[in-house]
Amino acid sequence: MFRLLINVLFFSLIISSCNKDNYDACEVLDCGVGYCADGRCQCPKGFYGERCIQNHAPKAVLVEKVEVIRFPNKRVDYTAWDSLDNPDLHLTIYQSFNKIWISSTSIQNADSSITHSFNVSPLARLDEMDLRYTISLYDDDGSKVDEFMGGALFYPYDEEKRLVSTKIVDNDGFVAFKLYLKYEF
Ligand SMILES: [Ca+2]
Ligand SMILES: [Ca+2]
Repeated sequence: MFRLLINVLFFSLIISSCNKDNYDACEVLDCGVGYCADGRCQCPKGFYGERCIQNHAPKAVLVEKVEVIRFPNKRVDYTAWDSLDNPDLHLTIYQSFNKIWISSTSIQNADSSITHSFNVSPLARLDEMDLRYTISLYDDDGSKVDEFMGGALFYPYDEEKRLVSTKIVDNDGFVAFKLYLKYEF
């Protein structure tokens, strides 16, 4: 009797696994940045592999937004950036001495206790993957020469060779930034 019961259990297991013929492989396949169709991952441009985990190196990295996440509220000698009020933030991205992007506006009388954000339009295009870029922050003093507040260096394509959508640029200096990125292949 016991053996019969085992046999019944065994065959019912086989039958239930045969029923998996119309099971959808997409239900258990994690395609990450892609999507699943007919049991296989379809990867967006720039990505490849069974689960779209690997990526190609981009032709260019595009910056669509920069957030200033840290800046000094005083000069190094502890005097105020402006005699009557706070500094007026202005940004430039350089590759060596070439200006790749300059912010078209300044953020007036910025409070250093909060994050300030610059939309980059048209997008800044960084196309030298092996070179370092610099983001520099200035206090816009109108007709006078802008005061340099600090800068940070970064490689546009992540050291881990991944296509991150945001990147923190922080060299432990006076300033730090968060970049919002897109990629061109
Ligand atoms: Ca000033
Ligand atoms: Ca000011």
